[in-house]
Amino acid sequence: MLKPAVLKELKSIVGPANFSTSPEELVVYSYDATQRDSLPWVVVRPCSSREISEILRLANRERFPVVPRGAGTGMSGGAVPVQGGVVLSLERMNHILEIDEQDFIAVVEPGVITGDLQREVESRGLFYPPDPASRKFCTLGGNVAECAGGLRAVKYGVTKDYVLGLEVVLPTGEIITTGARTVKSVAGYDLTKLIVGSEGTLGVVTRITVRLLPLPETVRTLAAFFSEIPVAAKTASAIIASGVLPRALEFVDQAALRAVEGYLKEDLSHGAAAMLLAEVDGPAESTAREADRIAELMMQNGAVRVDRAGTDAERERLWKARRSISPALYAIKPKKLNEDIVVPRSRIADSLQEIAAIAARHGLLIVNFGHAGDGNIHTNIMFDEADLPKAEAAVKEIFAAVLRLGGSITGEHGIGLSKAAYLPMELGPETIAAMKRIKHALDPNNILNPGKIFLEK
Ligand code: 2HG
Ligand code: ZN
Repeated sequence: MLKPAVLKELKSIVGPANFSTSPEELVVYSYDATQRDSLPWVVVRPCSSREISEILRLANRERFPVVPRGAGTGMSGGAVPVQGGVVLSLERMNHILEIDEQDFIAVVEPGVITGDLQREVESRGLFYPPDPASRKFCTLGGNVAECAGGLRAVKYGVTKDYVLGLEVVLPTGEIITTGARTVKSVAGYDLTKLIVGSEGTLGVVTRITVRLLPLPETVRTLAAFFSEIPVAAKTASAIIASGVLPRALEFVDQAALRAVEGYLKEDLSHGAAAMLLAEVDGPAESTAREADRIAELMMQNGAVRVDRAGTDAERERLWKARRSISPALYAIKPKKLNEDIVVPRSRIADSLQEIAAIAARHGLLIVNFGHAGDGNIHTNIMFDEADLPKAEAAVKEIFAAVLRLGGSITGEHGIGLSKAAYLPMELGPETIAAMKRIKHALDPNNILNPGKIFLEK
Protein backbone atom coordinates (compact mmCIF):
# COMPACT_ATOMS: atom_id res chain seq x y z
CA MET A 1 0.00 0.00 0.00
CA LEU A 2 1.10 3.55 -0.59
CA LYS A 3 1.75 6.17 2.06
CA PRO A 4 -0.71 9.10 2.10
CA ALA A 5 2.08 11.48 1.03
CA VAL A 6 2.81 9.33 -2.05
CA LEU A 7 -0.89 9.15 -2.94
CA LYS A 8 -0.97 12.91 -2.73
CA GLU A 9 2.01 13.21 -5.08
CA LEU A 10 0.37 10.86 -7.57
CA LYS A 11 -2.86 12.83 -7.42
CA SER A 12 -1.06 16.08 -8.04
CA ILE A 13 0.75 14.65 -11.10
CA VAL A 14 -2.44 13.62 -12.94
CA GLY A 15 -4.98 15.90 -11.25
CA PRO A 16 -7.76 14.77 -8.88
CA ALA A 17 -10.19 13.89 -11.69
CA ASN A 18 -7.71 11.36 -13.09
CA PHE A 19 -6.83 9.63 -9.87
CA SER A 20 -9.00 7.10 -8.07
CA THR A 21 -8.91 4.74 -5.15
CA SER A 22 -12.65 4.10 -5.11
CA PRO A 23 -13.41 0.38 -4.71
CA GLU A 24 -15.72 0.38 -7.75
CA GLU A 25 -13.08 1.85 -10.04
CA LEU A 26 -10.39 -0.46 -8.72
CA VAL A 27 -12.57 -3.42 -9.68
CA VAL A 28 -13.06 -2.03 -13.19
CA TYR A 29 -9.28 -1.89 -13.70
CA SER A 30 -8.54 -5.25 -12.10
CA TYR A 31 -9.05 -7.70 -14.97
CA ASP A 32 -8.62 -8.36 -18.68
CA ALA A 33 -10.13 -10.92 -21.07
CA THR A 34 -8.47 -13.91 -19.36
CA GLN A 35 -10.88 -14.04 -16.39
CA ARG A 36 -7.94 -13.31 -14.09
CA ASP A 37 -8.16 -10.42 -11.70
CA SER A 38 -6.23 -8.65 -8.99
CA LEU A 39 -7.10 -5.30 -7.44
CA PRO A 40 -4.76 -2.36 -7.94
CA TRP A 41 -4.28 0.11 -5.09
CA VAL A 42 -4.74 3.16 -7.27
CA VAL A 43 -5.78 4.02 -10.83
CA VAL A 44 -4.30 7.00 -12.64
CA ARG A 45 -5.17 8.31 -16.09
CA PRO A 46 -2.28 10.49 -17.26
CA CYS A 47 -2.50 12.57 -20.44
CA SER A 48 1.15 13.00 -21.44
CA SER A 49 4.55 11.34 -21.52
CA ARG A 50 5.72 13.98 -19.05
CA GLU A 51 3.12 12.89 -16.48
CA ILE A 52 3.98 9.23 -17.08
CA SER A 53 7.66 10.00 -16.60
CA GLU A 54 6.90 11.63 -13.24
CA ILE A 55 4.80 8.64 -12.15
CA LEU A 56 7.57 6.20 -13.05
CA ARG A 57 10.24 8.25 -11.28
CA LEU A 58 8.04 8.24 -8.19
CA ALA A 59 7.54 4.48 -8.53
CA ASN A 60 11.32 3.98 -8.55
CA ARG A 61 11.77 6.21 -5.54
CA GLU A 62 8.99 4.50 -3.57
CA ARG A 63 9.28 1.04 -5.18
CA PHE A 64 5.68 0.38 -6.16
CA PRO A 65 4.45 -1.57 -9.20
CA VAL A 66 3.02 0.30 -12.20
CA VAL A 67 0.88 -1.60 -14.70
CA PRO A 68 0.13 0.07 -18.05
CA ARG A 69 -3.35 -0.63 -19.41
CA GLY A 70 -5.08 -0.10 -22.75
CA ALA A 71 -8.65 -1.38 -23.10
CA GLY A 72 -8.16 -4.56 -21.07
CA THR A 73 -8.96 -6.87 -24.00
CA GLY A 74 -5.70 -8.79 -23.61
CA MET A 75 -5.76 -12.57 -23.59
CA SER A 76 -2.79 -13.40 -21.34
CA GLY A 77 -3.23 -11.24 -18.24
CA GLY A 78 -0.79 -8.53 -19.38
CA ALA A 79 -2.86 -5.70 -17.89
CA VAL A 80 -3.80 -7.48 -14.65
CA PRO A 81 -2.09 -5.79 -11.66
CA VAL A 82 -1.07 -9.08 -10.14
CA GLN A 83 1.10 -7.44 -7.48
CA GLY A 84 -1.29 -4.54 -6.85
CA GLY A 85 0.25 -1.09 -7.24
CA VAL A 86 -0.80 1.59 -9.69
CA VAL A 87 -2.74 0.92 -12.86
CA LEU A 88 -1.69 3.47 -15.42
CA SER A 89 -4.56 3.70 -17.88
CA LEU A 90 -3.75 5.19 -21.27
CA GLU A 91 -7.43 5.84 -22.07
CA ARG A 92 -7.12 9.65 -22.19
CA MET A 93 -4.22 9.51 -24.63
CA ASN A 94 -6.57 8.61 -27.45
CA HIS A 95 -5.82 11.04 -30.26
CA ILE A 96 -4.93 10.37 -33.85
CA LEU A 97 -2.20 12.98 -34.12
CA GLU A 98 -1.46 12.82 -37.82
CA ILE A 99 -2.31 11.00 -41.02
CA ASP A 100 0.22 11.74 -43.71
CA GLU A 101 -1.38 10.81 -47.03
CA GLN A 102 1.80 11.52 -48.99
CA ASP A 103 4.16 9.40 -46.97
CA PHE A 104 1.60 6.78 -45.90
CA ILE A 105 2.16 7.25 -42.20
CA ALA A 106 -0.07 7.71 -39.17
CA VAL A 107 1.00 8.94 -35.76
CA VAL A 108 -1.26 8.03 -32.86
CA GLU A 109 -1.45 8.05 -29.12
CA PRO A 110 -1.66 4.61 -27.47
CA GLY A 111 -5.31 4.86 -26.39
CA VAL A 112 -6.68 5.11 -29.95
CA ILE A 113 -9.08 2.24 -30.70
CA THR A 114 -7.62 0.14 -33.53
CA GLY A 115 -10.90 0.05 -35.49
CA ASP A 116 -11.17 3.86 -35.28
CA LEU A 117 -7.76 4.27 -36.90
CA GLN A 118 -8.69 1.72 -39.57
CA ARG A 119 -11.91 3.57 -40.38
CA GLU A 120 -10.24 6.97 -40.41
CA VAL A 121 -7.44 5.94 -42.78
CA GLU A 122 -9.83 3.97 -45.00
CA SER A 123 -11.96 7.08 -45.49
CA ARG A 124 -8.85 8.57 -47.13
CA GLY A 125 -8.09 5.56 -49.33
CA LEU A 126 -5.39 4.24 -46.98
CA PHE A 127 -5.13 0.96 -45.12
CA TYR A 128 -3.87 -0.16 -41.70
CA PRO A 129 -3.80 -3.97 -42.07
CA PRO A 130 -3.33 -5.39 -38.52
CA ASP A 131 -6.82 -6.50 -37.55
CA PRO A 132 -7.30 -8.12 -34.13
CA ALA A 133 -10.70 -9.79 -33.68
CA SER A 134 -11.36 -7.23 -30.91
CA ARG A 135 -10.64 -4.21 -33.14
CA LYS A 136 -13.79 -2.41 -32.04
CA PHE A 137 -12.53 -2.26 -28.45
CA CYS A 138 -8.77 -2.84 -28.34
CA THR A 139 -6.23 -0.02 -28.47
CA LEU A 140 -3.13 0.47 -30.54
CA GLY A 141 -1.03 0.76 -27.37
CA GLY A 142 -2.24 -2.67 -26.29
CA ASN A 143 -1.63 -4.00 -29.82
CA VAL A 144 1.95 -2.72 -29.66
CA ALA A 145 2.50 -4.13 -26.16
CA GLU A 146 1.39 -7.61 -27.25
CA CYS A 147 2.37 -7.42 -30.93
CA ALA A 148 -1.23 -8.24 -31.81
CA GLY A 149 -1.91 -10.32 -34.89
CA GLY A 150 -5.47 -10.85 -36.03
CA LEU A 151 -7.37 -11.85 -39.10
CA ARG A 152 -5.22 -10.36 -41.87
CA ALA A 153 -1.78 -11.46 -40.68
CA VAL A 154 -1.54 -14.26 -43.23
CA LYS A 155 -0.92 -11.77 -46.03
CA TYR A 156 -0.01 -8.56 -44.24
CA GLY A 157 1.86 -9.58 -41.10
CA VAL A 158 1.34 -8.41 -37.53
CA THR A 159 1.65 -5.21 -35.53
CA LYS A 160 5.48 -5.22 -35.50
CA ASP A 161 5.50 -5.15 -39.31
CA TYR A 162 3.76 -1.74 -39.28
CA VAL A 163 5.38 0.11 -36.39
CA LEU A 164 8.07 2.46 -37.72
CA GLY A 165 8.83 4.26 -34.50
CA LEU A 166 7.75 4.90 -30.95
CA GLU A 167 7.95 7.36 -28.13
CA VAL A 168 8.47 5.38 -24.95
CA VAL A 169 8.78 6.31 -21.31
CA LEU A 170 11.36 3.95 -19.87
CA PRO A 171 10.66 2.32 -16.49
CA THR A 172 13.17 4.74 -14.92
CA GLY A 173 11.33 7.75 -16.35
CA GLU A 174 13.47 8.81 -19.34
CA ILE A 175 11.46 9.64 -22.47
CA ILE A 176 13.05 8.12 -25.59
CA THR A 177 12.14 7.90 -29.25
CA THR A 178 12.88 4.86 -31.38
CA GLY A 179 12.88 4.24 -35.13
CA ALA A 180 12.17 6.85 -37.77
CA ARG A 181 9.41 8.13 -40.05
CA THR A 182 11.01 6.54 -43.05
CA VAL A 183 10.42 3.16 -44.67
CA LYS A 184 14.02 2.25 -43.87
CA SER A 185 16.34 3.11 -41.01
CA VAL A 186 19.14 1.10 -39.47
CA ALA A 187 20.48 3.67 -37.07
CA GLY A 188 21.55 1.72 -34.00
CA TYR A 189 19.81 -1.18 -32.28
CA ASP A 190 16.22 -1.79 -33.27
CA LEU A 191 14.62 -0.68 -30.02
CA THR A 192 11.24 -0.42 -31.77
CA LYS A 193 11.15 -4.17 -32.30
CA LEU A 194 12.37 -4.74 -28.74
CA ILE A 195 9.48 -2.73 -27.30
CA VAL A 196 6.79 -4.16 -29.62
CA GLY A 197 5.61 -7.35 -27.94
CA SER A 198 7.38 -6.62 -24.64
CA GLU A 199 4.02 -6.83 -22.88
CA GLY A 200 4.30 -3.56 -20.98
CA THR A 201 7.42 -4.68 -19.14
CA LEU A 202 10.12 -2.53 -20.79
CA GLY A 203 8.45 0.87 -21.17
CA VAL A 204 5.18 2.74 -21.53
CA VAL A 205 4.47 3.53 -25.17
CA THR A 206 3.16 7.07 -25.51
CA ARG A 207 3.27 7.69 -29.27
CA ILE A 208 3.19 5.26 -32.18
CA THR A 209 4.19 5.91 -35.79
CA VAL A 210 2.78 3.30 -38.16
CA ARG A 211 3.13 2.79 -41.85
CA LEU A 212 0.04 2.55 -44.02
CA LEU A 213 -0.70 0.92 -47.36
CA PRO A 214 -2.99 1.95 -50.19
CA LEU A 215 -6.50 0.59 -49.58
CA PRO A 216 -7.00 -2.52 -51.74
CA GLU A 217 -9.42 -1.95 -54.61
CA THR A 218 -11.63 -4.99 -54.10
CA VAL A 219 -12.26 -7.66 -51.50
CA ARG A 220 -13.89 -11.06 -52.03
CA THR A 221 -14.94 -13.41 -49.27
CA LEU A 222 -15.71 -17.13 -49.40
CA ALA A 223 -17.12 -19.52 -46.82
CA ALA A 224 -16.54 -23.27 -47.24
CA PHE A 225 -18.31 -25.94 -45.23
CA PHE A 226 -17.01 -29.39 -44.37
CA SER A 227 -18.51 -32.53 -42.87
CA GLU A 228 -15.24 -33.47 -41.15
CA ILE A 229 -12.87 -31.26 -39.17
CA PRO A 230 -9.59 -32.82 -40.44
CA VAL A 231 -10.68 -32.25 -44.05
CA ALA A 232 -11.12 -28.53 -43.36
CA ALA A 233 -7.71 -28.38 -41.66
CA LYS A 234 -6.00 -30.12 -44.59
CA THR A 235 -7.76 -27.80 -47.02
CA ALA A 236 -6.34 -24.77 -45.20
CA SER A 237 -2.82 -26.19 -45.55
CA ALA A 238 -3.47 -27.00 -49.23
CA ILE A 239 -4.58 -23.42 -49.95
CA ILE A 240 -1.40 -22.01 -48.41
CA ALA A 241 0.77 -24.58 -50.20
CA SER A 242 -0.85 -23.70 -53.55
CA GLY A 243 0.75 -20.26 -53.47
CA VAL A 244 -2.43 -18.17 -53.55
CA LEU A 245 -2.17 -15.70 -50.71
CA PRO A 246 -5.53 -14.85 -49.15
CA ARG A 247 -5.57 -11.90 -46.77
CA ALA A 248 -7.49 -14.01 -44.28
CA LEU A 249 -7.93 -17.75 -43.94
CA GLU A 250 -9.85 -18.70 -40.83
CA PHE A 251 -10.88 -22.07 -39.47
CA VAL A 252 -13.89 -22.72 -37.22
CA ASP A 253 -14.65 -26.15 -35.75
CA GLN A 254 -18.02 -27.66 -35.00
CA ALA A 255 -18.27 -26.68 -31.32
CA ALA A 256 -17.27 -23.09 -32.11
CA LEU A 257 -19.81 -22.96 -34.95
CA ARG A 258 -22.64 -24.19 -32.73
CA ALA A 259 -21.63 -21.76 -29.97
CA VAL A 260 -21.56 -18.72 -32.22
CA GLU A 261 -24.77 -19.73 -34.01
CA GLY A 262 -26.50 -19.89 -30.62
CA TYR A 263 -24.95 -16.58 -29.52
CA LEU A 264 -25.99 -14.68 -32.65
CA LYS A 265 -29.18 -16.71 -33.08
CA GLU A 266 -28.55 -17.46 -36.71
CA ASP A 267 -27.71 -20.43 -38.85
CA LEU A 268 -24.35 -19.92 -40.51
CA SER A 269 -23.30 -23.39 -41.46
CA HIS A 270 -26.39 -25.61 -41.90
CA GLY A 271 -25.01 -28.14 -39.41
CA ALA A 272 -21.48 -28.37 -40.89
CA ALA A 273 -18.65 -29.85 -38.83
CA ALA A 274 -16.20 -27.13 -39.81
CA MET A 275 -15.98 -23.92 -41.79
CA LEU A 276 -13.17 -22.10 -43.53
CA LEU A 277 -13.47 -18.41 -44.27
CA ALA A 278 -11.17 -17.01 -46.92
CA GLU A 279 -10.80 -13.47 -48.13
CA VAL A 280 -8.70 -12.07 -50.95
CA ASP A 281 -8.02 -8.45 -51.81
CA GLY A 282 -6.42 -6.44 -54.60
CA PRO A 283 -7.35 -5.33 -58.12
CA ALA A 284 -10.69 -6.72 -59.37
CA GLU A 285 -9.11 -9.00 -62.02
CA SER A 286 -6.74 -10.66 -59.59
CA THR A 287 -9.27 -11.09 -56.76
CA ALA A 288 -11.72 -12.73 -59.17
CA ARG A 289 -9.02 -15.16 -60.28
CA GLU A 290 -7.79 -15.85 -56.73
CA ALA A 291 -11.31 -16.36 -55.37
CA ASP A 292 -12.01 -18.87 -58.16
CA ARG A 293 -8.78 -20.70 -57.44
CA ILE A 294 -9.53 -20.88 -53.69
CA ALA A 295 -13.10 -22.09 -54.30
CA GLU A 296 -11.72 -24.77 -56.61
CA LEU A 297 -9.13 -25.87 -54.01
CA MET A 298 -11.83 -26.00 -51.33
CA MET A 299 -14.04 -28.24 -53.45
CA GLN A 300 -11.15 -30.42 -54.64
CA ASN A 301 -10.05 -30.98 -51.06
CA GLY A 302 -13.48 -32.05 -49.87
CA ALA A 303 -15.70 -29.07 -49.04
CA VAL A 304 -19.38 -29.94 -49.24
CA ARG A 305 -20.32 -26.40 -50.15
CA VAL A 306 -18.63 -23.11 -50.95
CA ASP A 307 -20.57 -19.85 -50.65
CA ARG A 308 -19.38 -16.50 -51.92
CA ALA A 309 -20.37 -13.36 -50.08
CA GLY A 310 -22.16 -11.35 -52.74
CA THR A 311 -22.63 -8.13 -50.80
CA ASP A 312 -20.85 -6.11 -48.12
CA ALA A 313 -23.66 -7.02 -45.72
CA GLU A 314 -23.04 -10.72 -46.31
CA ARG A 315 -19.29 -10.28 -45.77
CA GLU A 316 -19.98 -8.36 -42.59
CA ARG A 317 -22.28 -11.12 -41.34
CA LEU A 318 -19.56 -13.75 -41.79
CA TRP A 319 -16.83 -11.68 -40.14
CA LYS A 320 -19.08 -10.61 -37.30
CA ALA A 321 -19.73 -14.29 -36.60
CA ARG A 322 -16.01 -15.06 -36.68
CA ARG A 323 -15.17 -12.15 -34.36
CA SER A 324 -17.90 -13.23 -31.93
CA ILE A 325 -16.55 -16.73 -31.29
CA SER A 326 -14.37 -15.75 -28.35
CA PRO A 327 -17.23 -14.35 -26.20
CA ALA A 328 -19.73 -16.91 -27.60
CA LEU A 329 -17.78 -19.82 -26.11
CA TYR A 330 -18.84 -18.87 -22.59
CA ALA A 331 -22.25 -20.31 -23.49
CA ILE A 332 -20.63 -23.77 -23.47
CA LYS A 333 -18.87 -23.66 -20.09
CA PRO A 334 -18.28 -21.00 -17.45
CA LYS A 335 -14.50 -21.24 -17.77
CA LYS A 336 -12.03 -21.52 -20.61
CA LEU A 337 -8.29 -21.51 -21.00
CA ASN A 338 -7.86 -19.85 -24.37
CA GLU A 339 -4.53 -20.65 -25.91
CA ASP A 340 -3.08 -19.43 -29.19
CA ILE A 341 -0.71 -22.08 -30.32
CA VAL A 342 0.97 -21.75 -33.68
CA VAL A 343 2.38 -24.54 -35.84
CA PRO A 344 3.97 -24.69 -39.30
CA ARG A 345 1.05 -24.33 -41.66
CA SER A 346 1.51 -27.78 -43.11
CA ARG A 347 0.96 -29.27 -39.61
CA ILE A 348 -2.47 -27.85 -38.73
CA ALA A 349 -4.32 -31.15 -39.15
CA ASP A 350 -1.59 -32.98 -37.15
CA SER A 351 -1.89 -30.50 -34.30
CA LEU A 352 -5.70 -30.81 -34.23
CA GLN A 353 -5.38 -34.58 -34.14
CA GLU A 354 -3.01 -34.40 -31.15
CA ILE A 355 -5.34 -31.95 -29.40
CA ALA A 356 -8.33 -34.24 -29.98
CA ALA A 357 -6.43 -37.15 -28.41
CA ILE A 358 -5.49 -35.01 -25.40
CA ALA A 359 -9.12 -33.87 -25.02
CA ALA A 360 -10.34 -37.47 -25.13
CA ARG A 361 -7.75 -38.61 -22.58
CA HIS A 362 -8.82 -35.95 -20.08
CA GLY A 363 -12.54 -36.07 -20.89
CA LEU A 364 -12.50 -32.36 -21.77
CA LEU A 365 -14.18 -30.39 -24.53
CA ILE A 366 -11.50 -28.51 -26.47
CA VAL A 367 -12.74 -26.04 -29.09
CA ASN A 368 -10.51 -24.94 -31.95
CA PHE A 369 -10.81 -21.98 -34.27
CA GLY A 370 -8.66 -19.21 -35.63
CA HIS A 371 -6.05 -18.08 -38.04
CA ALA A 372 -5.42 -21.26 -40.04
CA GLY A 373 -3.59 -19.27 -42.68
CA ASP A 374 -0.92 -18.49 -40.07
CA GLY A 375 -1.03 -21.95 -38.45
CA ASN A 376 -2.30 -20.03 -35.39
CA ILE A 377 -5.12 -21.95 -33.75
CA HIS A 378 -7.11 -20.72 -30.77
CA THR A 379 -7.37 -23.83 -28.70
CA ASN A 380 -9.96 -23.25 -26.00
CA ILE A 381 -10.11 -25.76 -23.19
CA MET A 382 -13.60 -25.52 -21.75
CA PHE A 383 -14.12 -26.54 -18.12
CA ASP A 384 -16.06 -26.19 -14.92
CA GLU A 385 -14.16 -24.83 -11.92
CA ALA A 386 -13.62 -28.31 -10.47
CA ASP A 387 -11.83 -29.45 -13.62
CA LEU A 388 -9.10 -26.79 -13.54
CA PRO A 389 -6.27 -29.27 -12.73
CA LYS A 390 -7.30 -31.43 -15.69
CA ALA A 391 -7.50 -28.38 -17.97
CA GLU A 392 -4.01 -27.27 -16.90
CA ALA A 393 -2.60 -30.73 -17.48
CA ALA A 394 -4.14 -30.67 -20.97
CA VAL A 395 -2.55 -27.27 -21.71
CA LYS A 396 0.89 -28.59 -20.85
CA GLU A 397 0.43 -31.62 -23.08
CA ILE A 398 -0.85 -29.43 -25.93
CA PHE A 399 2.19 -27.15 -25.65
CA ALA A 400 4.51 -30.16 -25.68
CA ALA A 401 2.81 -31.45 -28.84
CA VAL A 402 2.98 -28.03 -30.52
CA LEU A 403 6.69 -27.72 -29.78
CA ARG A 404 7.29 -31.25 -31.13
CA LEU A 405 5.57 -30.15 -34.34
CA GLY A 406 7.94 -27.19 -34.66
CA GLY A 407 5.54 -24.54 -33.35
CA SER A 408 5.34 -21.94 -30.62
CA ILE A 409 3.12 -21.71 -27.53
CA THR A 410 1.80 -18.26 -28.41
CA GLY A 411 1.24 -16.72 -31.81
CA GLU A 412 -0.33 -13.41 -30.83
CA HIS A 413 -1.70 -13.23 -27.27
CA GLY A 414 1.61 -13.09 -25.42
CA ILE A 415 3.00 -14.87 -22.38
CA GLY A 416 1.72 -12.48 -19.69
CA LEU A 417 0.58 -14.31 -16.60
CA SER A 418 -1.18 -17.22 -18.18
CA LYS A 419 1.82 -18.75 -19.96
CA ALA A 420 4.70 -17.64 -17.72
CA ALA A 421 4.97 -21.12 -16.22
CA TYR A 422 5.31 -22.65 -19.69
CA LEU A 423 7.85 -20.26 -21.25
CA PRO A 424 10.77 -22.55 -20.26
CA MET A 425 9.18 -25.30 -22.35
CA GLU A 426 9.90 -23.20 -25.46
CA LEU A 427 12.96 -21.12 -24.61
CA GLY A 428 16.21 -22.40 -23.13
CA PRO A 429 17.59 -21.06 -19.82
CA GLU A 430 20.26 -18.97 -21.59
CA THR A 431 17.66 -17.29 -23.77
CA ILE A 432 15.44 -16.51 -20.80
CA ALA A 433 18.47 -15.26 -18.85
CA ALA A 434 19.36 -12.90 -21.75
CA MET A 435 15.79 -11.57 -21.76
CA LYS A 436 15.91 -11.03 -18.01
CA ARG A 437 19.18 -9.11 -18.35
CA ILE A 438 17.48 -6.73 -20.79
CA LYS A 439 14.58 -6.31 -18.36
CA HIS A 440 16.97 -5.64 -15.48
CA ALA A 441 19.01 -3.12 -17.50
CA LEU A 442 15.90 -1.08 -18.31
CA ASP A 443 13.95 -1.65 -15.11
CA PRO A 444 16.48 -2.22 -12.30
CA ASN A 445 13.86 -1.98 -9.56
CA ASN A 446 11.34 -4.19 -11.40
CA ILE A 447 8.54 -1.67 -11.03
CA LEU A 448 7.00 -1.91 -14.52
CA ASN A 449 4.42 -4.67 -14.89
CA PRO A 450 6.17 -7.09 -12.53
CA GLY A 451 5.21 -10.77 -12.56
CA LYS A 452 4.63 -10.91 -16.33
CA ILE A 453 6.42 -13.13 -18.88
CA PHE A 454 8.85 -14.62 -16.35
CA LEU A 455 7.75 -16.59 -13.30
CA GLU A 456 8.94 -14.80 -10.19
CA LYS A 457 10.34 -17.04 -7.50
C1 2HG B 1 -9.58 -14.18 -31.95
O1 2HG B 1 -8.87 -14.41 -32.95
C2 2HG B 1 -8.91 -13.71 -30.69
O2 2HG B 1 -10.82 -14.26 -31.98
C3 2HG B 1 -9.43 -14.45 -29.45
O3 2HG B 1 -7.53 -13.80 -30.80
C4 2HG B 1 -9.13 -15.90 -29.42
O4 2HG B 1 -10.58 -16.24 -27.54
C5 2HG B 1 -9.68 -16.69 -28.25
O5 2HG B 1 -9.20 -17.81 -28.04
ZN1 ZN C 1 -6.83 -14.39 -32.76
